[in-house]
This record gives sequence, structure tokens and C-alpha cells, in this order.
Amino acid sequence: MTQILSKPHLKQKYTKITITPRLCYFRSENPENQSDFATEISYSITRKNKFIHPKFFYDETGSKLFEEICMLQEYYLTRTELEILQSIKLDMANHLSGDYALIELGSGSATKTRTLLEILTQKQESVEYYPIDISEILKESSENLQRDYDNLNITGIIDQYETGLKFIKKLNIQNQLIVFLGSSLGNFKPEESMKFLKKIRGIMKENDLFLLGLDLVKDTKILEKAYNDSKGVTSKFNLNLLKRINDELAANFYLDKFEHVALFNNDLDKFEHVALFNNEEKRIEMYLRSKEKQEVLISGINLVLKLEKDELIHTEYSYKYTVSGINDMAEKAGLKPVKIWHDKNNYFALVLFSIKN
Ligand code: AVI
Repeated sequence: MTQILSKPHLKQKYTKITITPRLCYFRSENPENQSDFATEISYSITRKNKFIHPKFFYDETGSKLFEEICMLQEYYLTRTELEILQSIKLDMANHLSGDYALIELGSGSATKTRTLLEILTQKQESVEYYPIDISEILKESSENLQRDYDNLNITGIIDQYETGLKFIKKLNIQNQLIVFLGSSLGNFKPEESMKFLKKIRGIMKENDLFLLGLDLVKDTKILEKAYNDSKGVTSKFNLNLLKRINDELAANFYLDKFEHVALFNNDLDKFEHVALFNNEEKRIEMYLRSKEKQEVLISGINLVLKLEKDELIHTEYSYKYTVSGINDMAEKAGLKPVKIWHDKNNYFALVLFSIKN
């Protein structure tokens, strides 16, 4: 059953899709939310310091490649976070007095969520789960979860995080456990992550908790290996941005005289993946390097892009954290660290926050 909802108190328009009595989604229909790939690329790629926003990694191919990255030996983040989650179940349960609703930002395939759902579904008569994700992958994972836990009710929100959080705030849920895993906060610039943490703080009440997964600063070699894997999956993930520009921007521009629509010369071999740890800024920096001086025709946006040999297109930052940095960040955002868990190698941390009074 599908119905368009634009309640007067919700500025955003949502389509409600009911799948079963225990599973429904709200999909944001606000066109302002749908970022326009062509417009953003024409701006970002013509700056002096060229860049492509990392949100564009996650088309269908990119999302599959990211799932592959998560299973790589060198990419310790996913495996380590899952290990910590599994080992803290009991301890985590002790921090939850009373019934909690689970709100997850960027749930993706929800593998890690299961560890938390196991705690909640065993303790509580019923559990409300609100995954927020821009990707429709949320649907598939929610259907599987609903099948596996009979006392679980799922309300998925297919939207960007910020508007998704506003939606949650309106619901005025008592006892929220908000989770943001995978060190996804690290892909925001520090000023953006502070704003985002403050938004999360803004929807938290007295007994609410916030669980945040963060990758920790460690040996440069280990960090750089995680972003330069031996199978070349991360390289493909990065180059897929150019593939997207090839496919999506050319497809929109119908010019018969361009028999050969030479976006990025249709030759991704002229670009290479670069990932380096910047020790001063405590972040992995990802770029696409132009291997030669070249001109690229991006017909979909009517642009001839000139690139020098070795010129870099910036594609991602992935910040790494220290415990003192996490404490400072929490203080500024109005959050109080209740508990910090990490693995035996100190590679990754899960931090539980409450609000600071
Ligand atoms: C999603 N995010 C936390 C990943 C990271 O590690 O920064 C994205 C990624 N980029 C390259 N590999 C993985």
C-alpha cells in the first residue's frame, strides 16, 4: 500500500509504503534532496583544486564494491567493529535500563545491526527499529531482519541523514539508542562532523544513548594498506566515479555527431587511484591522478576538462581518531562519553554517549 504523506507538521513530503503490519518505509519525495550529479560535477571538477564528492561513490556498482572492500583482509575496519560489537553485548545490555528503540544512520546491509537487535529483541517484548539510509538497500535488509525477529517492528526512512533525523525528532520517541557505525563520520570534514554530532545531540533526550564507531589512528603502513588493497578493489571503487561520469553524463546528451563520446577518453587507464595517510591532519586522502596531460570531453555538461600530468582530483577524506580527540569532539558537541570499547590492537573504537547536562 502506498500513500503520499505531507502532514502539516512535516515540511518534507514522504511516501509511505506499507509492506506488512510490522514493516513500512517513508521515502522522501523532496526534489531538493536529490542532488543533481551533473550540476555538482560541473562545479567541483572545474575548481582549481578539482574534487568529486564522496557521496557519489555509492551508485549500484560502487555500493557493491564497497561491500567487497568491507570483506577484504587489509580493510580491518568492518571486521574489527563487528568483533567489538559481539564482545560487548552483555556490557551494552547493562547500559540499557528500560526498553529502547534503535535508530540507525546508514544501516546499509545491516550485518552489524544484528548484534544490537539481538540484545534488544531478547530483553524486550517488542523492539522498534528505525533505519535511515539514502539507499534502497535498506528495503532488502529490513525485509530479512523482519523475517528473523518476530518481535521487531521496522519503520525505514529512505532519506538523507539530516532530514531523516528531523523526521525522527517529530516522532518524539522515548529511550532512543542512536547508532552510527563504520567510521562513516570520518568521511565528513571536521566542521561538518561537529555540525552533524550537534544535530544528533539535538534529537537526544535524558535517557537516550548514541553509539558511534570510529577508526583509530595507527601505524601508517596498516592504514595505507587498508586503502590500497592488493586485489585493487579500492582502486576500482575510486575509478568507478569516472565510470559514472562516462555513463551518466554522456547518456544524457544526445549528439549524433559525437560518434565516440570520449568522456575521460573512455580510457580509465589514464587515471590511477591514490590513497595516502596525512599524518598531520590524521586522515587518509584519496585522489584520482591523471597519468598524463590530457583533455577530457564531458559532453553531458558541455565541458572540455584540461588536466596536467600528475594532477589530482580529490575524492575522499577518511579521518582517523584518538581517544583524546574523541573526548574533545564530544565535549564540543554537548555529548558525554559513557563508555569507550576497543579491540585488543586498539584499531577501532565504539563509543557510547549520553547527553551532557
Ligand atoms: C564509508 N567509509 C567509512 C569508508 C572509509 O573507510 O572511509 C569508505 C571507503 N573508502 C575507501 N575504502 C572505504
